[in-house]
Amino acid sequence: GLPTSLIAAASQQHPKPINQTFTYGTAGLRTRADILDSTCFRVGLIGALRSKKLKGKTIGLMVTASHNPEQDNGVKMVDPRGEMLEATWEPFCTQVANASTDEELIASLEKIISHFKIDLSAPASVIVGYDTRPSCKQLVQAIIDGLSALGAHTIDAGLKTTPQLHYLVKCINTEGTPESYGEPSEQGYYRKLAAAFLKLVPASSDVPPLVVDCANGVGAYALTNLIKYLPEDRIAFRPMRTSTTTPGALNNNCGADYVKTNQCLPAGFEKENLQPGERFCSFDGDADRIVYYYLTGPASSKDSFRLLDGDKIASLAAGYLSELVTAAGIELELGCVQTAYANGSSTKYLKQRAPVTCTPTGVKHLHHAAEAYDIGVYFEANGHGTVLFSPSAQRKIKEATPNSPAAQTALEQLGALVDLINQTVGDALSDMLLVEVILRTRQWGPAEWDGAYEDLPNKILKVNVKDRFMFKTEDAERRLTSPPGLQERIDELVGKYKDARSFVRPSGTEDCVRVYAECAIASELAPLANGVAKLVS
Ligand code: NG1
Ligand code: ZN
Repeated sequence: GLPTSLIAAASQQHPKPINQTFTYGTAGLRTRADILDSTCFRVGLIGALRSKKLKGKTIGLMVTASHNPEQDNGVKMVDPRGEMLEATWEPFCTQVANASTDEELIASLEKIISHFKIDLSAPASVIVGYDTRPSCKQLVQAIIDGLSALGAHTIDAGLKTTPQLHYLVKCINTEGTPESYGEPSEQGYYRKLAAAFLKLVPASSDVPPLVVDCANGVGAYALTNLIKYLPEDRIAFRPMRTSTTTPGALNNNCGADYVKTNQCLPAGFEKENLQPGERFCSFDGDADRIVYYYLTGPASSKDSFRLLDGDKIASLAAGYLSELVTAAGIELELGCVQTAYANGSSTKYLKQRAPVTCTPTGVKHLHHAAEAYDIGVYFEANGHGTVLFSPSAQRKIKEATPNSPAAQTALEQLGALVDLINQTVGDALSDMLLVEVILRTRQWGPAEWDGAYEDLPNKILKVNVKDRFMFKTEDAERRLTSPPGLQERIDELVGKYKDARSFVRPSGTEDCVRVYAECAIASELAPLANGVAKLVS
């Protein structure tokens, strides 16, 4: 059975704050760092059980609150194939996190053990990574205390981006098998990406450096390291917002979420001598999201700013990949996956070229839907996404006999792309290299890329409500079923604006309801969004 006295003794060191409830949601458990200690200890316990359930396969625990403020933190679990925690475990995690006494804690663990028929004598192995937040060290210690209480083998991966941790988990579990995903080390990660990139881009060119806003987060370390593997004559970078130890700097007035939400440059960029036509991109706080942007005129003018968000990346990737598949002369179905937040223009553009699925918010939904295609391109508008190649697609790419030199080249490029693109989760570094490969191959600047379609003016508002769980949705979150009558009132309002669309859903990561609105005429956007927000509050 469970070592109950050991667990209870360790739990004493990590008391649960009273009157706090935690929810394992789309981003794992995430809240203010100063109330997260007990939760991390308990996630350590659960992590050990999850690994035992999988007969000692290594699972991952990542400590980060991504794009959220520096004083927040969170922890999320990574399954052995590098994917998000299996959804059936989520409510159990929530229960364990909320147990208010040691007896309840033990009982909630027993419930997991009996529900999932876990053999406690099985080994457990867990790898832990964390971002640059000052609270991480202490929270990692709490996790380790939880892991130790159940005797789990613990690997401290240190400072990592979220996608690097996913990579490591997958590598560890496939090491020495025919499905080996790569060398299970941070160097192995850089080597894999760099080798694939160098196969895909032609030698020396006069492309100006890519300006990278690292959000003052862990992406700054990762980028600095990655650069060592990429000769400057193949790709040059100008890293910005790399102050990882300055208190309060993380995600502050910079980073992918800031740029996407405010649809403007990171604060202060206008003083950086940035030129129209140069490529800029921003990572988020754990480097699993990326957005691009560029200027059409002086940085001081807000009208010069042009955003190339996750939808634009999806359209760029889907267009390029489908051409390569055709050139390679193989049969592979390419499909795209978006959420309701995708700009209507992007959906229209993609639908003319490939099947498009819409899923609820949260990467696990998109990832799962993308697995239905041979090549599944999935992106959230906020810049989280990747491209999945199914096992059979990977086999076809490897084993096909090319019928022309051009087909041979296309097959080789597809093969390199399988390695370049992180197959586990959205990855800012990997996505950045993918975009760079495509732009280079097409000899495009950001304006040519942007030319695919024109975004509809759009806005997301946060609305504070008494109880966000009263808001229930259907149709991939595009319609409300509760509170009763509200959807009809939204429909009526939306009907008054040209090419308008709006939906309302409860956030899975913050205590608020989000209102999305888009419409054809820019001056109508504020009245539409504010109007819907008013109906909600
Ligand atoms: P919520 O808080 O459920 O809207 C946000 C993002 C998601 C996803 C998660 C996980 C928006 C509108 N929502 O979810 O896309 O990235 O965080 O971090 O961007
Ligand atoms: Zn993130």
